[in-house]
Amino acid sequence: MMNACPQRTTKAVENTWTTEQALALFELPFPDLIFKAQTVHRQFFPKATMQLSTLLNIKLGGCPEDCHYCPQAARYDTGIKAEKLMSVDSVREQAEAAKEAGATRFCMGAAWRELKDRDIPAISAIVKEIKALGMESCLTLGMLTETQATALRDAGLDYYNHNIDTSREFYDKIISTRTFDDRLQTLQHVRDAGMKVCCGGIIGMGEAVHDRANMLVVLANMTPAIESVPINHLAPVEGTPLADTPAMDPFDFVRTIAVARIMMPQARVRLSAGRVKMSDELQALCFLAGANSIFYGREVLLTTANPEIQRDQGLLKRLGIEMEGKCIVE
Ligand code: SAM
Ligand code: DTB
Ligand code: SF4
Repeated sequence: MMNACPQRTTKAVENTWTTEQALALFELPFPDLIFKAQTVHRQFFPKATMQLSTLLNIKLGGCPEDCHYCPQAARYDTGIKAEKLMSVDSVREQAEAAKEAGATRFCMGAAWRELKDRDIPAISAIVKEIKALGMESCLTLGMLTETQATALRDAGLDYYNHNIDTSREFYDKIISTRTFDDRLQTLQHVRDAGMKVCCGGIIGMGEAVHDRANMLVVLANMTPAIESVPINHLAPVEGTPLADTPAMDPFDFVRTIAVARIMMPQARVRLSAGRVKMSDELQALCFLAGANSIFYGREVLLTTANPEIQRDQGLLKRLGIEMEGKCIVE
């Protein structure tokens, strides 16, 4: 099929990355790593564009899982009260505002361990409204069965987000209520159903460089290659076990973005959580390293802060980075 998206080129992508190769990238001098990331980036994305996704929490709090970073886990005292699933009308209003502000993808998250079959009709109705607005749709609802993935695909869902969060080796220090393999299984169901995969992780949870490398190896070796890779900087939240995690060196965060770009040249790499605390200059470094997608258009992500629209628009304008128009083919 013809590639109708002017910012994209179709090139073969490697999926045989090893830990050693990934670590070798992390060990490069910072300028060499950024040069390499820029070189790869421009081959796949010749034009400087930013993909804009708006994120909405459609089901707040009360989650039974124990993800140590998460303010929505019921077991942690974070001051968040559980709410019911949002109505289709309220979600549509938010999506209309997002479209008006220039976002092309509407992403919705629910604080669930897994999707329940009883919620599929309501979720499908929401997806259909987003599609009717001409926006791309993305959901993150926890684990999915094969049948549920097919139901979401049938509703018209474009992307499903499900993160591996960290390396297989570090995973048990962060989550005990579901396994790394559970996550891979949901991702396989998403792929088998024919939807696009959005999958990434969190940096700054106390993991070592080899954990970052191993997380990226798992992501980069997924076949077919994943389309969307959110790299979240831990947003430490009072009351969660990771609240007092020591801050990481911001350059190591930029390095992770650069290595993700080199290993997954085809993907939109999203500078995800934690952006609000970054200076404009640090964000610009992340964009130079290869991040070309952001959460934009709302001042909250799921529960934590996100930059306001004017700040983001101003930053993109100052850097001469265009907001991405909707592509016909990805
Ligand atoms: N409950 C569903 C699940 O976990 O699959 C969907 C929502 S969950 C909040 C989506 C992702 O948000 C998590 O996998 C994690 O990567 C990210 N996230 C959650 N809390 C975060 C935090 N405090 N800082 C950075 N990323 C976070
Ligand atoms: C992803 O990788 N990051 C988003 C989205 N997928 C759902 C969530 C970030 C959440 C940050 C913490 C919060 O706002 O509660
Ligand atoms: Fe629940 Fe998702 Fe938070 Fe884990 S990350 S506690 S599954 S809402």
